[in-house]
Amino acid sequence: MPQPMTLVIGNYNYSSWSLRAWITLRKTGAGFEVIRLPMDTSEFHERIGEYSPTRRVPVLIEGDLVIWDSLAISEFLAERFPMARLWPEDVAQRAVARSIAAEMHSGLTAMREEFPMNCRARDRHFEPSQRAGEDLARVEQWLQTCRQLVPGSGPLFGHYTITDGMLIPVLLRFNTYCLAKTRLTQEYLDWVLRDADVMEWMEHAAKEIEVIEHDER
Ligand SMILES: N[C@@H](CCC(=O)N[C@@H](CS)C(=O)NCC(=O)O)C(=O)O
Repeated sequence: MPQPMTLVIGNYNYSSWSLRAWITLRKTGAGFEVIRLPMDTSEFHERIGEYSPTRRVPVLIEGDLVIWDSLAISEFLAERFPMARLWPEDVAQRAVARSIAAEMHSGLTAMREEFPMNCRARDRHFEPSQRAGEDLARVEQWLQTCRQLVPGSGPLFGHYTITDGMLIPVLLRFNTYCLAKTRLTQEYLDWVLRDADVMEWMEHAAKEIEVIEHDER
């Protein structure tokens, strides 16, 4: 019998890895509690050790089980909630979906550093460095690859998958920093911004009062 789940997250406004775990958990339809620890505060540093062996968020707790990484949490949820279809059913599509999720999880570091997720912020314009520009182009290539496999403009594989969860925080950066260059990207961004769970996350972000200076460029 599954036990109640608790997700420990950082700031709604800034914590992109928290959003990835949170939104995939929402898509399972399961109930869960949220513990929010505002990052870069003494509260975070005092309390995070109670939950996370890496002192990072997100962390999913189910009874004695502690899962301390967004991709591991997502994979756990895919196994725990098969009816949520968190990966594509087709084996080839699933392999591509996993490749993109893994590449996102382990890479795109220049884009992540230069364009921090900042859900509230709008109309920020910065020229990307060459490396960040390559990361941004990579995102657009992923979208092209997915749309060739499964035509559409909403979720990448026809229904929500973990790959969408991995990309949603990137698309929110496209929104903040006006980075969408192609029609495919703009259409996908439009879908992201209309998603009810994304809207709920953004509402939480809008209500937060903490400001993390190094994420406000
Ligand atoms: N690979 C980890 C990355 C987690 C991560 O870097 N989390 C950031 C917030 S988005 C964090 O906890 N930062 C707080 C700190 O480093 O003090 C995952 O996928 O969950």
